[in-house]
Amino acid sequence: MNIDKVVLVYPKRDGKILGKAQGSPYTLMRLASLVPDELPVEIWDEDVMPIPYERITPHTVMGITSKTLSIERAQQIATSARRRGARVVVGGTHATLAPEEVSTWADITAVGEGYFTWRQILQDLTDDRAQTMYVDESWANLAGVARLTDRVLKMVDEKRDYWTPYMEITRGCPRNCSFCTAIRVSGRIMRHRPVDEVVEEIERRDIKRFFLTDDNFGLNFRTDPAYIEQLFRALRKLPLNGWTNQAEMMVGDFPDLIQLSKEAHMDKFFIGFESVNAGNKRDLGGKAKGNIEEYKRVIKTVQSYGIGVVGLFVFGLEADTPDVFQNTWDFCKESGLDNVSFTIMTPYPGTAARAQYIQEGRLFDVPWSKYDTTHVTFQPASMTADQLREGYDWICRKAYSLPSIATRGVRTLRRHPMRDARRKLFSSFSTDFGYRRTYSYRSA
Ligand code: B12
Ligand code: SF4
Repeated sequence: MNIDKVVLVYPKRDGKILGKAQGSPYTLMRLASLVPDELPVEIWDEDVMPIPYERITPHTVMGITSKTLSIERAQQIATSARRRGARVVVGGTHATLAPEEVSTWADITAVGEGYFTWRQILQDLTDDRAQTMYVDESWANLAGVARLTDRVLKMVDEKRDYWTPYMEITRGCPRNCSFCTAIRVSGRIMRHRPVDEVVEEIERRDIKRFFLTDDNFGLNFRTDPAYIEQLFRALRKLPLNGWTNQAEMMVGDFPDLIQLSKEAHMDKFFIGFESVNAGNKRDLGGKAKGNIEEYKRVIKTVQSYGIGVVGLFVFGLEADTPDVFQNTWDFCKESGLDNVSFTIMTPYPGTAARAQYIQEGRLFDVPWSKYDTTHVTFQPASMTADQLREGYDWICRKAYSLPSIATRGVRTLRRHPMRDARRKLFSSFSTDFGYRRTYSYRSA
């Protein structure tokens, strides 16, 4: 095949919010950087632009990244592009979790990581020897992989078009929560990007704040403190306004690293407490124990260093009874969390939870677009589906009402010096309004 251009597509979900899309198309930026220089490459992020179908030719290769909830949209785009003769490659989360399904409508399905397969696919298409499925689950070293190229940095205007730049520093998580899909795409071996590459990327992108894509960055505090220390010492020197990471609560046992993270401009820890219900331990791969006194201690410890804590909770786990909503809300109020994220347990393909629900006849027949963590897609074990739906609605109305958002914003403000007020208010409100928006999808 004679390739005239490679286009990388992010299927739409949110569109623009006050003139900008939520976050930069980081997955596509990394993949576009792997395209050899001699091939023209473009990023079509449907959250910021309509797909220009008229520009697709029989010589176009289209790569689409996939999440479960937008897979139907991905299929529509793929079908239209194929009708125009393009060759369509689909990779990312849903393609990895359900490759048999995706391969019924994509020319090529890429399972696992694309750092090595994507280049191979382009080469094989050029040589007319492409296969229909490529798999990379070797969890290879991340050093030197997909360094963002200058042409990609010119192509994406992160400041003009996006609220939040994303950034990958580590990848993988050795835990095995029954509902987790991220580990299927990122693997269970924790890998690190070299610190000098991280620094170089931040400088070349000229970003002052970012949201880390790493699923369990905080676990490295225990498993590789030397790497974390080296990273924080390097980031300390950069003129950053703040960045966030996802962690589990054991970060509270590492006060020295929390202090260092503050010096490295850490703004917030998003901590997956997941449940205040101690009965849910089995679903959580051993990471949270439902010990709310311990949760409060960790929140206090992190906040005492001037860093915010966002608490992440899932409802509908096996031991959850209807009182879980009131108990969680009481905890949120008492604990002084800066922000809260509530999601409904969602049995994504490829997870142990889904396999169990199928075996027990508990899975509902709903389209993938409802797999957005705001809809009930299965029969819960210890309450009815209506109780789960109504309880979720109740707690979200409480947490994301304007007075609640304002109360948390003011509380956060009080904890920080006045010179940080603007930055802290933006950070607090943007997180809360983001979750409020997510919750609004429940009736879609
Ligand atoms: C950043 C992120 C977001 C950003 C996305 C911004 C953007 N424009 O990309 C925001 C905050 C908007 C977001 C929202 C949501 N997200 Co999200 N998100 C992530 C996160 C943390 C990182 C993804 C990332 O950028 N990784 C870094 C890049 C470099 O790696 P990568 O994406 O894995 O890509 C590699 C491979 O997958 C592969 N690949 C990917 N695409 C393609 C395409 C081709 C052609 C090829 C060859 C290869 C390939 O190659 C890449 C390099 O190896 C992941 C968790 C995770 N760690 O994967 C969750 C994750 C993808 N999100 C998830 C969910 C559930 C959501 C929400 C529904 C949450 C919610 N309740 O609203 C929404 C949905 C919004 C939407 N539009 O779809 C789930 C998806 C589950 C599923 N089965 O689909 C994940 C896996 C988190 C989880 N814990 O389960 N998310
Ligand atoms: S700790 Fe987080 S990333 Fe790790 S398996 Fe559990 S949910 Fe997934």
